[in-house]
Amino acid sequence: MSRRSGFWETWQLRARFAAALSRLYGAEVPAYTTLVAVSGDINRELGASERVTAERHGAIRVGSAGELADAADLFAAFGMYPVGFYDLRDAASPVPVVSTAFRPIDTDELARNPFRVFTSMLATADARFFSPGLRDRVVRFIGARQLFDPALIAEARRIAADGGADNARAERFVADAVSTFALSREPIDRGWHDELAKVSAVAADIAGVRTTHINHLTPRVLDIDELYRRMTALGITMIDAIQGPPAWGGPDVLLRQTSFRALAEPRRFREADRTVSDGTLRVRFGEVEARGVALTPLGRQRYDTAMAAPDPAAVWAEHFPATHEEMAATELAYYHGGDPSKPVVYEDFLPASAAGIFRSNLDADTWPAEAADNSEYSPGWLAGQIGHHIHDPYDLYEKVAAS
Ligand code: OOG
Ligand code: NI
Repeated sequence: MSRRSGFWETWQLRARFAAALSRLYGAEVPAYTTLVAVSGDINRELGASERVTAERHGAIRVGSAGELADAADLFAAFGMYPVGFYDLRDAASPVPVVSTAFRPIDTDELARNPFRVFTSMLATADARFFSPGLRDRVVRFIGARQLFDPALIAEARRIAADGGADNARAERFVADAVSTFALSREPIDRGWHDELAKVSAVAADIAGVRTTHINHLTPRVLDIDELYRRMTALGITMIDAIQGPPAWGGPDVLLRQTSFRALAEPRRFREADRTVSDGTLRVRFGEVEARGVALTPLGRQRYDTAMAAPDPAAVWAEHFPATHEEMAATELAYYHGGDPSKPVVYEDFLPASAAGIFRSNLDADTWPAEAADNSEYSPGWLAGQIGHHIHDPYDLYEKVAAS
């Protein structure tokens, strides 16, 4: 269906939003531009499609369910809906957040532009991380700030209802949405930030400042092992390992990711005597990923078992067949129309990798206290708080495979 030419449909808004965020982040974090260039070279050499080379995911972090509700309304205007629930508090290296990913959910929309944003909410109700006193002060601090301009959210709701917007409005909307995620120059209260950093660097990044920002943007590359070698040869220090399944000769499954260490970025601080000084913070980094076929619940069980082995690479072939034909025949993965030459791409994230990505970029690990977790975070709780259905990834893969 074609509309009049001055009208931007949802997917066009999403493509412009992703491209504009990429320009912003490239200007803020130059090493990201190198990562995109090297990924682009490899993709070209391997004959990747336009979709793969344009593909990105972003990550942002918010402090409360109210802020997450605003993010959900904003992303809905770009045709991005919450999918999946990730609880990173019980990862091997715990992080005090629960997360969802906003992304397109239909085959056509994914094909047009698959931009996704991994969005984490600080788990202030979890007594293992936040004492009652600290929790109250964090909740008050977050309640007093405004991450998202109410006029922007109101416009997002109208655009979502209309399925797009006319040229001039659309351009203003994308620009305003993007500027919400720029790194702020506003001075950071040193004492408050340091106090939160003792709980977790992630808590300080989220609740130690009055704004949000893109934490990273991630291009997709067809050969992540080659990317790792080339970045290392360029003198960029990558984290020790590629997260997710090992490299092997058979079908790539789910998601493999790696990142370079967070870089020291100039930030301003307000000291106890109210003077403002220059300093740095290491929170933002560059990540890259390779995406494989989406696994069925059965395939995912195999994956979890293989990954629990001391050396997953050594046992991989005991858990996964070497061809897409066998994967399809044994119903371990999803294929369009059941055709093994048409794997359904995994569009989501992996909690263990996400926690590893968070952790690799923290200067120090912090561990939760021995208190009981009395919080009620769950997919149902989150959906109620933000007023949007949280899609089950498996339902979506079933539908995409059938279409
Ligand atoms: C999110 C970390 C998780 C991924 O790709 O798994 C993530 C964050 O650092 O805010 O982005
Ligand atoms: Ni990421």
